Amino acid sequence: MHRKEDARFIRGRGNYVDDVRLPGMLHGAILRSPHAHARILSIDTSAAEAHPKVRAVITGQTLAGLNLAWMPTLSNDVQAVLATDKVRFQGQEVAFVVAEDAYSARDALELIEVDYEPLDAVVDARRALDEDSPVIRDDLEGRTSNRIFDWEAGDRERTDAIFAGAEVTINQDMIYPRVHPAPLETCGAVADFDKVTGKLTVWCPTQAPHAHRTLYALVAGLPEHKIRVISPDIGGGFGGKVGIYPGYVCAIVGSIVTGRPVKWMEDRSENLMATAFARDYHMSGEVAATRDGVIQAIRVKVLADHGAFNGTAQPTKFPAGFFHVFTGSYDLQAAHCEVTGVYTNKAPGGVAYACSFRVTEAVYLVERLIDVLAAELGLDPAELRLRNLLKPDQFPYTSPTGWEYDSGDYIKTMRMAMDIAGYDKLRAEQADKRARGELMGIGISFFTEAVGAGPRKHMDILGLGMADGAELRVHPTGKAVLRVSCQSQGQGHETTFAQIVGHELGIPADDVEVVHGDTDQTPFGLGTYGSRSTPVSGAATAIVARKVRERARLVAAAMLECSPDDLDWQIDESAEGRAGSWAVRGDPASRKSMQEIALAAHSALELPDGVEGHLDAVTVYNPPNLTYPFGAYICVVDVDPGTGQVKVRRFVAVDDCGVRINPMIVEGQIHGGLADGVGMALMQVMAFDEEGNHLGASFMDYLLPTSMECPSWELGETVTPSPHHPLGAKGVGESATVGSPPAVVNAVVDALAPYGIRHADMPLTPANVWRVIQGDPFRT
Ligand code: MCN
Ligand code: CUN
Repeated sequence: MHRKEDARFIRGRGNYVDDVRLPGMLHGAILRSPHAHARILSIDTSAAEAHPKVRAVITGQTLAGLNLAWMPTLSNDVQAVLATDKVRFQGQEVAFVVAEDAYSARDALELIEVDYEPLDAVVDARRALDEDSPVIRDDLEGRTSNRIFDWEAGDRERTDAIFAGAEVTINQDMIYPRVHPAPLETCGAVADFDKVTGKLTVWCPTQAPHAHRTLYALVAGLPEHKIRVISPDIGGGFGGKVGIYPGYVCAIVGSIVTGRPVKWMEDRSENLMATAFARDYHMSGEVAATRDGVIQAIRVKVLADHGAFNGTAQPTKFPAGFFHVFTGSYDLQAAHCEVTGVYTNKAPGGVAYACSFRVTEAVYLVERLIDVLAAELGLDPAELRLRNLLKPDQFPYTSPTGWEYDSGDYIKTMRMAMDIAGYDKLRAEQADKRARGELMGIGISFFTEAVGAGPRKHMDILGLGMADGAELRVHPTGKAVLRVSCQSQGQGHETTFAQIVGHELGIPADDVEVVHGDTDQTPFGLGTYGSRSTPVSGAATAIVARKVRERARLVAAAMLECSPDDLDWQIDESAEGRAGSWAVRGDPASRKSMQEIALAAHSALELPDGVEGHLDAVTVYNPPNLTYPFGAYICVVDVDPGTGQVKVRRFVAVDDCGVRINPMIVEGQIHGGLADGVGMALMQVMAFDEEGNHLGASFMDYLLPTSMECPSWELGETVTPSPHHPLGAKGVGESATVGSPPAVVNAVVDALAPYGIRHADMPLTPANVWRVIQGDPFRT
């Protein structure tokens, strides 16, 4: 089925936050810090206030008077809305101007005089804990260092014991550089506070409208029904639109202060400098194995750079997200990791860019380590993986760090990828080329993800459990409206969720409207990230539709004058759309279609006692477990030894996300993620100079892949249903972004093997590859 939403998108008729225009609307702009770390001595706003078009100038002092200078983050830290004492990263929000038009607001920013006393900046996470390092968060009581947390998972003693007795051990340090999701649409908000009704309406591109509303309610002390969060069409979120940004709060305060609606839209540089970054993990991994290639244990130490405020979005219990799924797809005896989080003078964030809560970092780590081990043992990396992948009869499988993988048939998927790639032929071609001095590389990655957060008893965000509601109304004519809390940013929920309802009710998906992105119109739920929509809201949708179907059975029984137990659900696949009906067992011609039942449910038909009529239903779905999609990726590259240029020649991706609701959308998700992976592996990095100046604040400096850098993707598919999801579906929205970077890096390192190279850090730009070839291993 084609995407319903494309009808408006391809006509330029989408409705994004910047398309929202209200009568009397004012415009805001943010003054940002030029320094990475500096004390604020004074702020003079008088000249800006005197600007004829300016209606308000808001500083940290203004906000402090309202108790809003600081706001809670999703990781139980606080973040400055507008700086009062110090600025802690370049681009941090310092003042907010509200004016009659956007240009005047920007002009007035230049009239604000801020007197800064520059301080030494902490730019490199590896220096953050040094004795002489300046303490960034002196606002936090009793804080004497830049350490945020120490966290561990797994069994240290057992892991150490295996390492002590291992035949072979390898270790490798690696960096997953700081990158940025860089969605097409930047962030912004329109806030409208109505003084008469006391109702606040906020339009902003949020991935989690209900979570935003509850946070506003808690911070502002307003009841939830006085706050309406509307998330219109979103031009890409990729995790960067989960949190609440200072600009949103400023727009709200601006509207309260001026009594008029206020719009704030950031530009590209602001987006790249100040909104949620991703990764920035400094990892050190070790593997213990037998000489014939049986992997026994993995030990990891991580230094996690969280920037100036700990604003990572992830289930509260897990400060490193789901990083401890780093044992990957392999049958290990033990594993242990330690993660230390530190503050630096960089923008906050950390969990974004299709990361599945840090599964990206985990998969990169283990898949790089496996290749280093293969090189050490002189084994083919495909062969080493095949020897160690979990076997189908091991599922459900409990990993050494405590995850319960729901289902998998890894070897089948791996073999399919090797078949599509023609693996043996590729190796033969590589040998020929090497003999001629040409550099060709073949890289493999096998990943397992943990998506669909999550079971309420294990997972919450700021105390909010991660269950999702769904409401389904069926009109008398058999058309339906589904209301869900998840929020599409391009994933096509209006199509796939309609398909789920259509499938369950036996009506055409075109007859189902999906309402989302408006807290006044939808049931509570935690939103779209961590590829949780299909696993959680999708399950809620299937279940609420099944409830409706069961109500329909009672009505059908009254219509057919039989017992509900004598009815069978049948689908006529040949009918126009999908015709579902309740039919009398043994007499399939006596049946009532969903449309007939819907009309009867709203009619004068006599219904038995206890049957209420109508077909509407609601549900709340609390997932029993996460879903564990997986896949095998093979990348083929050619490297120019003279220039260091990497060309991705082929990319084979076999994904298993259980049952696919819309195969076209799933393939689109995979295409996008594979392009992400090529981008991160070869060109993307948020770089800073020693003073903390941001070196990637435009698309001239922060590079995104284009179709020129991407090959024609070769996809394959296996289907291992999730045993606990009502449709057998697993999430897929982040799979390819998670799985592809290690395949590309493994391919480049494989190409460079003749130089004795075992590792090189991303991004593998021509300059970096060239330096590695020259024997000057760089650090990003
Ligand atoms: N789907 C399906 N069958 C499955 C699994 C998924 O048909 N077995 C469909 C779903 O119904 C949905 C899409 O594929 O239409 C993605 O579903 P899912 O895996 O549940 O992921 P979410 O909808 O929760 O999307 C979130 C995920 C994340 S976390 C990031 S980051 C990301 C991604 O989606 N951001 C995106 N893909 C993106 N795609 C676009 N265009 N824009 C973004 O910002
Ligand atoms: Cu980590 S990016 Mo997605 O979960 O929104």
